[in-house]
Amino acid sequence: MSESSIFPAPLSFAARATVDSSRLRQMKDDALHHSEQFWLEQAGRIEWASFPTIASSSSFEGEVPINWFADGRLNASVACLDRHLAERGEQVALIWQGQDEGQVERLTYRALHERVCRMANVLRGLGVGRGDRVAIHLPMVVEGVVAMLACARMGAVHVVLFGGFSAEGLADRLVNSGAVVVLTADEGRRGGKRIPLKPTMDEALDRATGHAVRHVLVLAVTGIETSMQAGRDLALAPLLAAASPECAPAVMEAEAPLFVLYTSGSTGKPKGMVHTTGGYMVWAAYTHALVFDHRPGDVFWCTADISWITGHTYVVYGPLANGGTVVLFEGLPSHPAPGQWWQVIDTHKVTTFYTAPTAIRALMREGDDVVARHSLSSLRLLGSVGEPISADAWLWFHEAVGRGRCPVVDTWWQTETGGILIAPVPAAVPQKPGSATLPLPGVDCVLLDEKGRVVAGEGEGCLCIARSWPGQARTIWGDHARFRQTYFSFHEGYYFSGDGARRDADGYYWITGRIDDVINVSGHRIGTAEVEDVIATDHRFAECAAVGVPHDLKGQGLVVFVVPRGGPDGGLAQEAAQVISRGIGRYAAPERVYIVPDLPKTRSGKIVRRLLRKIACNELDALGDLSTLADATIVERLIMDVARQG
Ligand code: 6R9
Repeated sequence: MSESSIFPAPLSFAARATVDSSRLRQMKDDALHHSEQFWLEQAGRIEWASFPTIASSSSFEGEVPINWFADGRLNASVACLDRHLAERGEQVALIWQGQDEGQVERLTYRALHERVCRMANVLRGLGVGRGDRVAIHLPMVVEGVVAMLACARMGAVHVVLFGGFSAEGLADRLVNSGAVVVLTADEGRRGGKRIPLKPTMDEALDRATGHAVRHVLVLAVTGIETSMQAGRDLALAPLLAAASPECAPAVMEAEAPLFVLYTSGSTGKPKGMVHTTGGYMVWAAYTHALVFDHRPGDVFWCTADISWITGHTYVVYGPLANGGTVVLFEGLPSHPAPGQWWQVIDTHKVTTFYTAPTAIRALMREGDDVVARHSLSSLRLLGSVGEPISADAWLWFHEAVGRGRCPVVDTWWQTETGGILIAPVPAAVPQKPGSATLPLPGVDCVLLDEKGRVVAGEGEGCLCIARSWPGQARTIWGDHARFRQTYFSFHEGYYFSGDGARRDADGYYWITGRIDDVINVSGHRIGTAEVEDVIATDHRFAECAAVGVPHDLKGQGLVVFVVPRGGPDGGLAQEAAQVISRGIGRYAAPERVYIVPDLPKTRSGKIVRRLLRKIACNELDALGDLSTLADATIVERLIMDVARQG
């Protein structure tokens, strides 16, 4: 794909869009030159109990104080629900589509409000107070969304935990967050499979020394019998039924934490990113309105799991703050048969469909005839998030799914950024397949070279942000020093994203991928250090190195080189893979594990991962300079071992 292929919004789309190019230019100008006023105006997108009078006094230097709308007070559940009751109480807020065709639940704003109030009262009844952490470990069911909003309603901080985490992964996060109550389910459904949730949580709590969990609320999803620990575990349904459907919201400071969400970085332990209430809500509403050109009547389907930041911001907070209708789908793209997602789009008349390149690639493989069998005439806008989307996947999405009629917004952002930072405002910014295009108004992107010098004009560098924006994470839970070190020490005064990017002559950004030791497997962030740490805790293994290699479907795959302590032994590769799945989760299971006698190291003892990556990819002609290795003979042995183990 040449960079000159440009896709302006189709006229039919542009004619009705809310933000055109002159409006966008004005917004950019205001955000730059009248930023206080601009952001206070944007704050008006959501409902406040007391409207802020100051936008921000943040700094990326020193202690990195970040605050937005600091004298404002609000409740996020009120901004998502109560505020709509008068005008659109009977409008559908949430369409839940279960895995089986007949399983559909439509909740109006009024009904969702009631469910949230009941859940909030259940939590209050268990003594959960403002600022307490509540862990949510649920599949894609209505209660997941309800639980998030219920925490928000009573001022508790939700910590949504992915259903794919292993017991150990859960245990670390429960201890780190200090959660006092856990909401889980008996099982989750994933196609024909059942994912045991409660048993994994039980094991996690057994392992989690020093956890603060007093109660585990159990939702019956499949209805299978689960063991309940007397005094600690409670069935959720009877408590909800008995709870009052009214619950006064807690009025929160704008800077009160709304949630903690864990993500992986380049060092071992996952980081609990802390998002606060006012700035995050404004960012969710602002970006959802702008990038998805939200308008009344839209049916918005973001396929992300709610345990991902994308699920937080674009399944729950953004679309609900804007009074939209969201689809929550429990199932997989191709279960029971290929075309399942297209069916969901037709059934529920989805207008806006937001998914990940890994899914797009898998759907593309099913062949064009599968998608061609569906009408998809309700669609007007498509979006992509989570990893770079290749030009061919972008074009397929645009042609086969969007039928050339729907703009495609490639959205770049991170758990840390709270919401989208770089994406086309669809009617105003012509798209180039493979580019996330331009920063949104108020987002000050900068490319820095490895010495920290600003790259001007066309060029490549580390993607950094020079000024605070309302949606950014404020700190790492319990570790502000790590927050400063990770994001603000690359170059003083800049937020460092960990991604590399190129800027073309039109100022468009092309994300090239992580430049730190984080790999992206099907949109899941996995730290290579995280993988290496779990292996290191097993006495059978002396050392290991994890690298990411290109993978057709997953974007990247994990390849691990392991040095056994007691010399090579059959079966060890498989055991190392199991150690990783147990320690992190099945989603981190490596593509390949190589048992090797030693790892390539520099004279100062640093593992040369670049070389391992090349060997794993069989790029043996381009191994580069081996002179820095402490022992260059290791390379030949490694190549032979890898070839032998296949
Ligand atoms: C929202 C989300 C963040 C990392 C990010 C980058 C990659 C996300 C992308 C993209 C290229 C895009 N990423 N969107 N790369 N183009 N449109 O994904 O959050 O799970 O924290 O991952 O994902 O590498 O740094 P998170």
